[in-house]
Amino acid sequence: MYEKENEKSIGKNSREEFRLIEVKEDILADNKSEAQNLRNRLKQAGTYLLNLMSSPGSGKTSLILQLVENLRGDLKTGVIEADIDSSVDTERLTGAGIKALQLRTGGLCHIDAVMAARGLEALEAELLDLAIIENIGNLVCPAEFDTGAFKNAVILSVTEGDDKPRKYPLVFSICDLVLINKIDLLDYTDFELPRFKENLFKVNPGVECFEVSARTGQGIQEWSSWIKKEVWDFQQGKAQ
Ligand SMILES: Nc1nc2c(ncn2[C@@H]2O[C@H](COP(=O)(O)OP(=O)(O)OP(=O)(O)O)[C@@H](O)[C@H]2O)c(=O)[nH]1
Ligand SMILES: [Mg+2]
Repeated sequence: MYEKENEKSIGKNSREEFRLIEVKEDILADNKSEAQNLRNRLKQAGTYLLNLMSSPGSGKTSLILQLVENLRGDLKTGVIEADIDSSVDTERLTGAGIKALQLRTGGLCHIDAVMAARGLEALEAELLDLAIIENIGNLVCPAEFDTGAFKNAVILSVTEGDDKPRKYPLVFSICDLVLINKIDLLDYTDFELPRFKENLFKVNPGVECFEVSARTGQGIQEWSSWIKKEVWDFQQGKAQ
């Protein structure tokens, strides 16, 4: 997997020479091709894959619960829950009658395309219209690994601050949708929507945004409609 020509650099310290091998590019390239293979298989099965990323506690599971409830009767949906070392969220989802599967990474802070493929197989995703990945809660590692999803969404809650696109530009630049969650708490924070959008559009001009609340249900209908259109266009071969 790691080609000789990637042994690019020869380091030197005061005592002896040493070889330095850049592995990150190879790992990401391998993952990209696994992700593309997965997307091809999902296209054939007609299953749309959405990857959700956010920091811990911004409301991923709560929003998934609301969304899937809203999609009932329209889309057959299943969820892959990725966590370092727990099944708490899967218990929440299955307890609400939602088809869900737990991926435990045992310490890894992201999931990659191979892990996603294993999860989708176990979830029998080929029978679903929509599969959602709740990625591990952080704004750094998940952004680097293509999961094979057709679209990536980032959730940011207003309690986290409107400067986050400046601090974590990668995740905000690779996403197709931003959900501004806990909008019910806006008046209790110093979060300013215009300032957030200004920061966001600097790294991802014009990216679609929805203001939502898993607590009050605000914006869930709009997000559900966005997803239904995505899935139906995808299944009719109009998108991607
Ligand atoms: N007020 C308010 N609270 C919310 C909202 N969404 C989620 N919460 C609360 O925020 C906390 C975290 O929500 P989760 O849905 O568990 O967040 P998560 O992103 O799945 O967390 P991890 O899986 O641990 O990364 C819970 O106590 C929720 O009840 C919202 O829109 N408004
Ligand atoms: Mg969660």
